[in-house]
Amino acid sequence: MTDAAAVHLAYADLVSLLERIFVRHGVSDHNAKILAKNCAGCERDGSLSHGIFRMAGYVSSLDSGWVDGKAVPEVEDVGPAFVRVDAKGGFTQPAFFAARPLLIEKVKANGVAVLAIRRSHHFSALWPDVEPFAEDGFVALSVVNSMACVVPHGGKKAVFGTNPVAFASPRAGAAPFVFDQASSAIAHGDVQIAARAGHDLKPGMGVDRDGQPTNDPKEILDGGALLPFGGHKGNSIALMVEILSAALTGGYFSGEFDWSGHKGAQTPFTGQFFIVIDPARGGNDVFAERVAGICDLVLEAGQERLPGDRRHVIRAKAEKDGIPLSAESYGKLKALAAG
Ligand code: NDP
Ligand code: PYC
Repeated sequence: MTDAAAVHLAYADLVSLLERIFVRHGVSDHNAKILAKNCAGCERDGSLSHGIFRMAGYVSSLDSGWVDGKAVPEVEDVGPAFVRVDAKGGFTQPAFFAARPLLIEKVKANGVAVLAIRRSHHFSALWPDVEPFAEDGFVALSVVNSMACVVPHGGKKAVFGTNPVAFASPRAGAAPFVFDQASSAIAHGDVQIAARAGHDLKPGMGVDRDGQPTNDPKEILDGGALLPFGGHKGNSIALMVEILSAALTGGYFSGEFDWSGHKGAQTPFTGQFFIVIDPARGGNDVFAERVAGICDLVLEAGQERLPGDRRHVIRAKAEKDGIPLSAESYGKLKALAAG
């Protein structure tokens, strides 16, 4: 944050400003609280591709009528270890919170349970969905598909979304081990940020509208596409995410939904999948210590930091000094809350 006119907001104040924006643009009070905490948490942790930068996109999707901000999800108990939710065209996070208590009950009863969310819009980072499970002592993995903007390895047409995978595990004596990564070479949000800032991307991230490699984020956004990370390996992960998030849940594949009738729509209408495990069932009562042990080995071997460490450093600073916003960003948020 280099802007001299920056403001620093307490997390609670940013939540309440974002909540006002969501409500102003047609989200129910209940859903607005959930979405505002999620988005403010991303900003607080330095997940800037999914923090307040996304608010204009949320508003644009809501105003276009593409997403139902007042949707009331329907939770279905479909097996001893299987929960389904129909998000009814609303955002994923309220559907997730509606199903979470039943999911946890099943994990405790069976040692493992899955949650399949369909007909849902996910427009955020994934770590906020999994990290709290690890804080409560569970291991969690989640995947979500998005909108077709990733060309399969060696392919010519965008089929996959940027399809992230997030994993969280308790770790003794430290914050949970959490990673959260797109299966594309770069998240779409970061391409948008680079385009706005006028920065080129590193080579190997995308192609232009003719399928030729480009480092220009504007060419990627203007008819081009992204590539999976790691060639055929990232490609298979992106495909797995489509299978779990859409085929298994009953949601749409990333290239399947039609938002052309909703000018301004930005939120992908897909599905999300979770596996949550009670590690105590593994019979290892020092599970969290073992996780800490392997993490320590990785650091001792020379990895500069673990995933999640950056967020925790930024979070601690934001909790002390407030969440830094440029005067321009703060002004835009106040304008969205007003109109
Ligand atoms: P990054 O490549 O920035 O980071 C991916 C993971 O690697 C993070 O856990 C990060 O931890 C970790 N990491 C980064 N650098 C290092 C390092 N040097 N050493 C160790 N660990 C490191 O994220 P992506 O660009 O892949 O994704 C960004 C966000 O976009 C994610 O939150 C994702 O959920 C979101 N997204 C959401 C989509 C949706 O449909 N809703 C679609 C695609 C992406 P840390 O956070 O601590 O830096
Ligand atoms: O950053 O790739 C992304 C993304 C897609 C949907 C929400 N975020």
